Amino acid sequence: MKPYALALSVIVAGGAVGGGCAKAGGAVGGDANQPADGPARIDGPPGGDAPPDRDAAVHDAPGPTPAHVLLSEVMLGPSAGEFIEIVNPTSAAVDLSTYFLADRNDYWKLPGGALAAQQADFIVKFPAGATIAARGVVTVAVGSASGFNATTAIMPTYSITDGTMAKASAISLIGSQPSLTDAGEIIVLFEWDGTGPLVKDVDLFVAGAPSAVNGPASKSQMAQGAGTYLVDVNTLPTQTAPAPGTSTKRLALEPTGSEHQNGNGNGITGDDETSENTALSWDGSGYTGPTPGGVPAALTP
Ligand SMILES: [Ca+2]
Ligand SMILES: [Ca+2]
Ligand SMILES: [Ca+2]
Ligand SMILES: [Ca+2]
Repeated sequence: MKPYALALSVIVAGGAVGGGCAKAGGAVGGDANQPADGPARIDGPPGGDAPPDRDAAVHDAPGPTPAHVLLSEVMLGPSAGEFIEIVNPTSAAVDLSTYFLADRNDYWKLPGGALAAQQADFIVKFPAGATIAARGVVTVAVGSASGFNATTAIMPTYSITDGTMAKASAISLIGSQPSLTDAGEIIVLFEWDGTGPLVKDVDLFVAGAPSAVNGPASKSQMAQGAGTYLVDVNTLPTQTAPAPGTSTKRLALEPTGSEHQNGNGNGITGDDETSENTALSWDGSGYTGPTPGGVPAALTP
């Protein structure tokens, strides 16, 4: 129990997660001096508030274009504090009821209907009616909401253990002991309409330095039902694993040029989400305490 108690004290001492003071879409942590509204928008005309221009991403926009929901934070331990955070950098709310989260590399087989639960892993679906507001943030705790709150002083939006995330298929694909392995995990946010033969990647991230079984696996050009996945380059880098009580955080939108965004990928906007150089967009070292529900202003332009 002692390492766990130490991890808790680190979180509290970090002061990054004061009870109830984290503000969705607002500045947190090292961005405390930034205005809550963030910098001027970069993807619209002056005075305009047009929805993100997906074509801009396809046609090599001059800067990052926030075209889809992104993974924004992962804490691999302690167990009660494990969570995945997502952010909507766009100017429109997104319906999450066809979105899924997984920590297993065969998620793309979900439409085939042959997956079985794995003890320590999960594929879960956001519940019917779930949405993420424009420039909003949603947190999904792996453990119970009460345990997560006791660890971080913040309530998660959803809890896998509590069952507030929905089943991914007719059978549950939540293992008997779902957890994020401290050494590292592939984290996948994906979309599936429930009928087509293929899923669409929304964002992929390798947290820490996972073992092969916990890391990425290629779906490149794999046939499934009436569909075949497009080419994945599978170049997501690994990181130094964050110590329990600290989290890894996205600091920037997908940098132009660091992710293949030519419309020929398996992503929801045609990007190849297996190609983002997350060493440029995530922290990767100097990890700090968790900020569930809050993101750097750069993620909500
Ligand atoms: Ca863990
Ligand atoms: Ca992308
Ligand atoms: Ca990405
Ligand atoms: Ca956060």
